[in-house]
Amino acid sequence: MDYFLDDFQKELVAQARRIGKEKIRPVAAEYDREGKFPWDLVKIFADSGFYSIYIPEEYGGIGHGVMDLVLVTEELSRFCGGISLSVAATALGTFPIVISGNDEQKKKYLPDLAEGKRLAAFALTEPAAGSDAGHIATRAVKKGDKYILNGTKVFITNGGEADINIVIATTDPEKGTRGASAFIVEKGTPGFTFGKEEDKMGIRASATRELIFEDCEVPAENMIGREGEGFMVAMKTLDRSRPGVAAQALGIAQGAFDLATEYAKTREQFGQSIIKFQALQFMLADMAMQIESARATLYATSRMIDAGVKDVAKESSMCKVLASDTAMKVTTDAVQIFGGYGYMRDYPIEKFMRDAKITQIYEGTNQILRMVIARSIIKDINKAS
Ligand code: COS
Repeated sequence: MDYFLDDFQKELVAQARRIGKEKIRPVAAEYDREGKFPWDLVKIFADSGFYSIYIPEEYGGIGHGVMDLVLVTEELSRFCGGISLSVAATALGTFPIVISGNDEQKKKYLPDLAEGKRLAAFALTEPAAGSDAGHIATRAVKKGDKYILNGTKVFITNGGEADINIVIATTDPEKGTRGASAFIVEKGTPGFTFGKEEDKMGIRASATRELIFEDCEVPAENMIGREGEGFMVAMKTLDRSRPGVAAQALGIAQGAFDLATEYAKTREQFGQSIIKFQALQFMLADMAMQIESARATLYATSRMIDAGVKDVAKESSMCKVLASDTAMKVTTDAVQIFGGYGYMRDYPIEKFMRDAKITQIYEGTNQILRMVIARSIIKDINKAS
C-alpha cells in the first residue's frame, strides 16, 4: 500500500533500511546470544540523527514527530527488535520532558538527547504496581529545595545505560493517581543505584534493569509539571510512545514475513518449492493482510498525534494491540513455515517469535489496553445519548 510518505520520510526509511542491512543484520544473532547492549550501534543511530527526530528544533532536534520516529523504529526492527529498542525507549524517556517539561529542563536535557550523547529511560513500573500504575509505592518526600526518593522500579528499558531517568513517585499516597509526581533523576545521583540485570526471553540486546532509590536527593527543580501531575505526565507520555511499540512489533512482523517468503520460495518438498502449495499461500496472504492492517492503523494514529489531536488514548492503544497481536501471530506462522528448521537456533526465525512476545506485554498489557479502548467507546456512547 502507498502511504504517501514525503521525500524526507522516504529517505529516512531508506537510511534506516541501509543501516539495518549493513550494520544490524550481521550482528543481531551475536547480540541476542550474548545479551549485550549495542553501544556501537547507538553511535551509528546517533550519527544518523535518529534520536533527534521528535525533539523541537529550538532544543537541538529536527522538530518532526511520532510518524517519523515510527518509520525509523519499524525499519530497524525488521532486522532486530532488541537493537532497535534503544531509539524507541529513549523516546519514551524523553517525551515527558518534551510534552510537560519547562524551558530550563528542555534546554538542559534535550540537546544531549537529540545528539544521542545521552540516553533516556522511563521508570513507572514497580514490583507490586505494573498495570495498576495509580498505586505505585516509590515515595518522594519534600525536604527544603529537594525531594528524597525511596523505592524500587523494575523492568526498566535502557536501565543502567540511560543517563536521564524519568521517575514517577508518589508525593501523596492518599491521593492515588492524583498523588503521583514525575522527576528527572540523573545517573550518578547519590542514593540512585542499579539492581538486577534481567535475563530475558527476547529483545536480549536491550538493557532491562532495576532502579533503586535509597534516600536519593533530587533537586525540586527536576520535577516535571507540578506536584500531583505525575500520573497525567505518564499517561500522556504513553499515549505518544505506544505507537513506538506498535512500530517495533510491526517491524518484527515484517522481518519475519520477509524471511518466511524467501524460505518458502527456496525450500522444496514433493518436487516443488513449498510456496506453490495453496496451504502456504493462504498463510502468507493472511500474514500480509494482518501486517498491512496494523501498519495502516499505526500510521493513521501517528499522523493524528502529529496533527495535535488531544485525546489519542484509544487510537494509540488500538495500534499497539493490533500490531503486537499481529507480530505474535505472524512470527509464529513464520516459524511454522520454516518447519523443524524454524525451531532451531541455527536459523534466524525463532528469535523474531521471542522478540515479538514482549510487545503484547509492555507499555500496557494488551488486556489493559483493550480496557482503555472499551472505556473510550463507552464514554463516546454516553456522550452521544
Ligand atoms: N490521558 C489523559 N488523562 C488520562 C489518561 C490519558 N491517556 N488516562 C487516564 N487519564 C486520567 C483519567 O481521566 C482520570 O482523571 P480524573 O482523576 O480527573 O478522573 C485519571 O487520569 C485516572 O485515570 P483512571 O481513573 O482511568 O485510572 P485507573 O487507576 O483506573 O488506571 C489505567 C488507568 C489502567 C489505564 C492506567 O493505570 C494504565 O495505563 N496502566 C498501564 C500502565 C502501563 O502502561 N504500564 C507499563 C509500564 S510503563 S513502560
